[in-house]
Amino acid sequence: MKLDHAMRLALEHGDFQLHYQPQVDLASGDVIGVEALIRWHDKDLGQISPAQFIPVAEETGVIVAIGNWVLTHAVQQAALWHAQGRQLVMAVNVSALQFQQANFVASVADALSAAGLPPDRLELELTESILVRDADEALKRLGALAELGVKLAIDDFGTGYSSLSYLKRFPIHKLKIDRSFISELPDSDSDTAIVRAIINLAQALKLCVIAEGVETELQRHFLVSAGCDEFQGYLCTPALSHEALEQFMEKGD
Ligand code: G
Ligand code: G
Ligand code: MN
Ligand code: NA
Repeated sequence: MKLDHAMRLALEHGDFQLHYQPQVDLASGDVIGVEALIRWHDKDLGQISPAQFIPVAEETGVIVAIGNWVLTHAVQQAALWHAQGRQLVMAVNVSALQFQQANFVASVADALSAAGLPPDRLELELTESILVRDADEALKRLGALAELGVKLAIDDFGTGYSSLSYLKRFPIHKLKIDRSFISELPDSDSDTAIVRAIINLAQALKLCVIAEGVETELQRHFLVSAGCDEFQGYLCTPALSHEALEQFMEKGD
């Protein structure tokens, strides 16, 4: 498969890059974390969106190698920022296949100790599908990750079709409200109800809750009044290269 081969070459040639999208505390306005998002520029194909290549990488299994690359680089960048005294949590997306690798927990521990990053500066973004597939094995792994001190977030929360019982079984720290529920705030009655319900659920379970895809001041305002903790989205900025993010943070200080 052509794209599959191109991804393996891109890994060898160092053609992947990470960009970082800020996560903002709604109460203080401070950037308290970033989500690492992969970017790929191929000299023949041009810019290729992760929405295009990540699904192919998941089908073919290259996602395991890509995921390891992302984890290693994101943790190294976080360690550099930590050494500069920046208080940021690094959020990293984890695919189901990557999570299922027998050495997944060990690879997280290795990345942290190699870079010298305190484990609580790393947050892994998991999808609900990871938790339902083999719940007993997932519970063991999440327990081991929590034991390490790593934070765990549920990505795209509300779009899965698992039962909510996993929220009390698994050591989850954060819910990320999927941006499909945010885009029509505050006009849509169903979306305002759903977002309020997710925030209330998170508060009742003492979980942190972040809204994704926040683009407008009206959306931000709604989220503040509904008691949401954090937001991420174009209202702050799209994902930026590490240099651009550093400049962005200087401006904000
Ligand atoms: O960054 P962008 O908005 O284009 O991302 C598109 C999709 O690709 C999103 O669903 C995002 O979660 C996913 N994605 C981006 N970076 C990574 C990554 O490093 N690993 C995995 N597994 N998915 C990623
Ligand atoms: O699936 P995940 O949440 O990991 O991916 C984040 C995706 O959302 C990326 O493709 C990122 O570029 C995109 N994104 C981030 N902020 C916004 C936003 O404010 N609006 C829209 N439409 N997309 C966003
Ligand atoms: Mn994500
Ligand atoms: Na998401």
